[in-house]
Amino acid sequence: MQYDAIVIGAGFAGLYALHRLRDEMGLSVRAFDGAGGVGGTWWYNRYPGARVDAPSAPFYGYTFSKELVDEWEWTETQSASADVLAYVDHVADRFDLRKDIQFDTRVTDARWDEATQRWSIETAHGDEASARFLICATGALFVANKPHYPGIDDFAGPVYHTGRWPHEPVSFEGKRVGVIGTGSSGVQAIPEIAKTAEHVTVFQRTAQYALPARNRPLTAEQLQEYRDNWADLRDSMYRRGGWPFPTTRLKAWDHTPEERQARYEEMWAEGGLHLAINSYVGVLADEELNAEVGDFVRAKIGQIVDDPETARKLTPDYLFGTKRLILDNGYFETYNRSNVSLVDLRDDPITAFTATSVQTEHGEHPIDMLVLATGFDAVSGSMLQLNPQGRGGVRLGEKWAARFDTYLGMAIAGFPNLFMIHGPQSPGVLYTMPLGGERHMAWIDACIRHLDENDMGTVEATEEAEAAWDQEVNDLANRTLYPRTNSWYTGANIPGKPRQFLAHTMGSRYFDRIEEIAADGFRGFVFERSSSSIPG
Ligand code: NA7
Repeated sequence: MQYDAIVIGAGFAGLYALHRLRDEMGLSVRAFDGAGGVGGTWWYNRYPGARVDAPSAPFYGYTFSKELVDEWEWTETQSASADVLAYVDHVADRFDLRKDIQFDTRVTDARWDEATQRWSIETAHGDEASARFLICATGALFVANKPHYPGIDDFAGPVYHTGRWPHEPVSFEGKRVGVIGTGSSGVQAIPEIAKTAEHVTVFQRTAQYALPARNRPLTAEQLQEYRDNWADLRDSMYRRGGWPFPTTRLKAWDHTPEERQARYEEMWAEGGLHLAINSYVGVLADEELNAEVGDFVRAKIGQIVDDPETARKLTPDYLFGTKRLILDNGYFETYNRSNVSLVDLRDDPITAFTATSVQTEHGEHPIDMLVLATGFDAVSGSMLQLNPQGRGGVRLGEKWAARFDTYLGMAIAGFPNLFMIHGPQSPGVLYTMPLGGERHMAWIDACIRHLDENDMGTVEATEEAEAAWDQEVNDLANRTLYPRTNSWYTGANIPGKPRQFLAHTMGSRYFDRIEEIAADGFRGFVFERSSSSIPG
């Protein structure tokens, strides 16, 4: 089959791409997803306690339709995964998207054809299709990272990865559960699992900063207030890094140490990301301030956790906020339960698995069930799994062997007419993803129209533009403390993955910048005449 555009992925970004290309631009579009339904990451991440890792409602949602904002009833300030899934299901129905999505259908290959200026794809079912444009909404948190411990495959009990959670309920009743990983997924899941499991043993590689989410019900009055002020809120989201919340202009060093502690207490009580983004300017850039905020959180952990030795193991020692900040709902308190124990893998590493236990250097931990909350080959992983073939038969895996070069985080030199949504070097995971997807798609819309208005067949980033973009993204990252810590933002969580800061740190400024580049005739791109208009 031939289409104007093929969209890979039916998560937030892919759904909006389909809607925009089909309903606003009038193109013929087919979307594919390996999952059995819409939601992308949310379709897979159904582990107990899964929530948006930000104070989300109603802002973790689409902004393109005021009707949608008016009709959808978010119920909590930090939306649960089931609510997010119900929302995307509703969106798919409301905009009649399902009829153009092929579910349970993984795209296994994509190849650029120079002569026809088209992308050809193949699916796991052997379907073939082609299109002028390939929109890769493949997800920043899609490829599950599984640890390779000796004997792990010999473990006889069930093994669940948080990023591939089964759709049928999993009971922990009477079970001894081992959990590896204490990122957002582990921190969200552990308190829920501990409620019913006989025992939970947490295997922690890095102690984490987690801030109280202070999740609460969203009242009808609050929702109405959001709806009434929607135009202003949306505008604030555009200007303020994707969230409408105020970010402070207070300078820490204008305040006395006592005033600063009082401010941290206030932000802690407020919950969410306030301590990081609203206490003082520069918490993620000023090392001294960062250390002070880190000390504040470390002291809080010591106050919450009863057993001093457990508290010590749970106390992080890296720069505050430089790994993904976690919002928790009773995580540290969970270690005061008698059925929860913690193994610090730095002191006591895993040596092997048996059919019934995890063996560490200093002991054996019998378990009936294993939960891997070990994260993802983030940001670049899903594109590398697709591994499209661009000009001259070059695969993305070859191009990205040492560095994830992109232009604007959306385009790749050598891969004409291919657009990534939330690709490496775009704000992606550091921005509100539904809104970021909309804004990427608005840019792609303008680019496709530019092509058509000028009778061009292809658009492609230049290598020079990629190099300059690389420099720009790195310079911005280096103004923060992020690159100083090993995290999935830098690729350090995956053995052998090239180290590179994978996100553009200035969300709102990024979107201004790409719009300015579009207005300047899509600077940094080259265009080729449409092959159908070149006399044969
Ligand atoms: P994360 O944030 O990557 O967390 C994964 C956790 O698993 C983290 O604590 C890792 O320790 C740990 N990990 C990874 N590999 C291993 C091995 N081999 N052994 C022991 N421990 C390991 O993934 P999440 O799913 O929690 O969250 C990802 C994002 O999804 C999140 O930020 C939200 O945006 C939603 P490490 O810190 O690397 O030492």
